[in-house]
This record gives sequence, structure tokens and C-alpha cells, in this order.
Amino acid sequence: MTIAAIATPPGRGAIAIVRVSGPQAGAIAMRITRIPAPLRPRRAYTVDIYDAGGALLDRGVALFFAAPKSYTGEDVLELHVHGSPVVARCVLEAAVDAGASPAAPGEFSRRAYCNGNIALSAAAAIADPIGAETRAAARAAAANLAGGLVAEIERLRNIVRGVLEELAGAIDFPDEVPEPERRALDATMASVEADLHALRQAGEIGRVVREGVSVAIVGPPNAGKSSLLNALLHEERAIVSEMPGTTRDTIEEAVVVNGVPVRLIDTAGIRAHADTLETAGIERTIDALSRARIALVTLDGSRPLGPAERDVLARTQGRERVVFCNKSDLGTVGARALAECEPIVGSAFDPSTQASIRNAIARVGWNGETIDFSRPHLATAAEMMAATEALAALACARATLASGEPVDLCAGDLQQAVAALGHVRGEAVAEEVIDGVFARFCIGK
Ligand SMILES: Nc1nc2c(ncn2[C@@H]2O[C@H](COP(=O)(O)OP(=O)(O)OP(=O)(O)O)[C@@H](O)[C@H]2O)c(=O)[nH]1
Ligand SMILES: [Mg+2]
Repeated sequence: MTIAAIATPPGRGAIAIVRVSGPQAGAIAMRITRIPAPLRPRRAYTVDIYDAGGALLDRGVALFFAAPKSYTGEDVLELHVHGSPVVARCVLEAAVDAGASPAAPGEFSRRAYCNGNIALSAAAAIADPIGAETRAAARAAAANLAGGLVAEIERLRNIVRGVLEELAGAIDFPDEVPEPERRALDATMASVEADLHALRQAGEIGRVVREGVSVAIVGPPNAGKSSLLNALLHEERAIVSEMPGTTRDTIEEAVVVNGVPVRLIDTAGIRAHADTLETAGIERTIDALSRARIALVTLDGSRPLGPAERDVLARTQGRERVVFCNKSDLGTVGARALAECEPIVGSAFDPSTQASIRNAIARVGWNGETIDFSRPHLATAAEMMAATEALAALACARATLASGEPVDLCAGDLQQAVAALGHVRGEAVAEEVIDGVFARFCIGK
């Protein structure tokens, strides 16, 4: 089946691209451009494009890529037309009238994957730069797109395969091939394990970088929560006043903290004896707090701690949190009483306090690590699962080795590790996993 879609975003621009892929691409090109001979591959043609009724739609550039040397591995036609949504849509309709079917999201990349042009991890990495919202996320996606992950997994898989071959030699020719040395085998497996651990850890942090972290600013009324939100945003987003109970609803804003997208949620101050409207706001605070990953507990540290402060501290006990004692310019009585919580003591208005809070969010949210995103890392949930599977198999193999049982008993686990590493590469993965990857794409990709 031949598919067609607009590959550029909606809206006006210099150029819009309509992409057609499949066996009919060449014939569709001739039909809608009325060029009598087939387009030669990899040549730019200036063409007039007509609809089914023969009306001229636009003058543009046509490029033809013959299978298998194209993105999808099929015949591909690209029509570069004037960047108006109407023109692009009319050209797409003309392609559909000439025999193409509208493409589903990610269908072009799915075909590229099915024709062996890209590995699944590379396919996932294609969706990532499109979705990237920060520079770090874009760099992370680019590293995997270059196939770094596939090469690294292949390297580890070859090491495990090497161990298996050694074992097989000893099993098949027990008289000629000496049994491999246990300590050397274990060291090899341990090194593969360590590298896989590192890939997985970078994958977890990569996920945080891509998806971001939510931080709920919670505390008693008048502690300076909205002042802190505004300070971290560098904008007067929330109303600040000396009246306790100013913020009645949750306010959510995105910021970038040390390169990572963070959703800051300012909330209504939590206290007992609030009026009806305030109580509704407090309910939303509790809800926001339960959904956020990190609690940024903001207290007035200039005054002795009261029941409201203790209540918020108790609610956030045991979860990922940053405790901030505000208003140090007015005193630190409360802050000093909280020493065991290791609070950040300072003022929402002070840039160095703001920097400490940003660093504390980074520390709690992603260990404060600045990951080298030019290195390969696991990106999708499927890859993470496969790596975990490979790690479990390696652990079993090493346990067998340590137990003193015959070394060839490791072989089954090692084979499982090789298979699991194959899954990281996207081999023999379930259809729903493939669907999951391509569902994240936009139409035309
Ligand atoms: N002196 C001093 N005043 C501060 C500081 N931070 C905030 N304030 C003041 O404290 C008052 C309350 O600030 P808000 O940011 O509205 O406090 P809030 O926690 O959002 O309060 P609610 O929305 O009512 O829960 C305002 O008058 C701020 O100007 C600080 O570091 N030092
Ligand atoms: Mg407020």
C-alpha cells in the first residue's frame, strides 16, 4: 500500500513537504505532475502539481528516491510546495486521489523499521528529538539516533557470546579444551553487568530529562510559596500579598532547572480553620502534593514553628522533599529548630538561595548528575525491561559459578542474557512494543 502525509508542521512557513511512500509513488508523481516520463531518482525537478480535476494547485519541487535507497526502504516521493496549510492539504488530497492512502502516525518510520533501515532503539530516538523540550533532551536523542546504543549492546552481547563459545568448547571437547577459569569468567560477566547497570542508570536519568520532574511548593499560608514560584520563574506569575490565604488554586508553570524540565506547582497554604473557598483550595493542594514527585516544603523560618509547620512536615515525611526555611532576613528561630531536616535557610528574594533550591531539586530529582548525553543510554521502557532481564540472567550465571557447580550449567542463563540483549536491540520484540514506539510519532514521520 502506498501512503501519503504532510511531513511538516501545520501553520505557515517557507516550505511544506508532502511525502508519499510505497510502490505507487512513482506513478502518483507522474499523475499529479503530468510529467510524461518517470522521475529519475535523487534529482530535483521543478514541477506543476494538479488536482484530479486538472486544476493547477502549486508549483514546487519533486524529489524521487527509488527503493531500497530511501528513508522507508520503499519508493518515496517528496513534494516541496509553498508553506501554506491549504496548499499542502490540497497536494495531499491530490496524492490520495491519485492512489495513495493517508498515513497513520509514525507509519513512514515503521516501514523504515520493517525494511531493516533503522533499529527499534533508533526509531524511538527519532521520536525523541521531535519531542525534545530542552537542549539536554535533544542531545540525548541525537546520541541514540546515531546508533550508539545498538553498537554498545552489540559489544556486550559479543562478550557474552564469547563466554558461551568458550564453555561450548570445553563441553564438546573435554579432553582437548581445558575448562575455562572460573575467576576469569566471573570477571568478564561482572564487567558486562557493570556496563549494563551504567546504561540502565543513564536510561533512568534520561527518562527524567525527557519527561521532567514535578515539584509541588507546599507550606503554611504566607510562608512565601508564591514569592518562590515567581523568583524561580523570573516573572510575577502568582499574586503575592502579606494576607495569608492569597493563593486559592494551584498554579502550574514549567521551568528548566540545570537543563531538566521541571513543572513547578504553587499551591494554597495548608492550615486548619480555613473558610469554605480556602478549604477547596487546600483540597487541591493535597491532590497536587500526592501527584507531584518532589515536595518543596516552604516555611516561614523567621518565627518559631507552629502546628501548621509541623503538619506540613508530617505530611511530607518520608517522601522526596526539599525543606526551605524562608524569610531569613527577618530571623531564623524556626529554621534553627529544624536543623535535623537540613533545611535550606534563606530568602525567596535572594538569588543565592534560589540557586541552592535549584541545586537541591536537581539532587533529589536526578542525583544532581550531569549525564554525558553523548554516550549511549537506554531510552524506551522496552529497552529498560530487556536490560533488566539480561542483568537477572547474568546474576543467575554468576551465582551458579560461585556455587562451585560445573561451569557448563551457566550456559542456559548466558543464552538468556544474549537473547535479552537482542531484545534491547529490538530483535524479536512483541508487536505491541513496536506499536508503542511508533504511536509516539506524528503523522508524516
Ligand atoms: N521579609 C521577607 N518577606 C518575604 C519573603 N518571601 C516572601 N515574603 C513576603 O511574605 C508574604 C507572603 O508571600 P506569598 O508569596 O504570597 O506567600 P504564600 O506562601 O504564597 O502565601 P499563600 O498564598 O497565602 O499561602 C508577602 O508579603 C511576601 O512579600 C522573604 O524572604 N523575606
Ligand atoms: Mg501564595
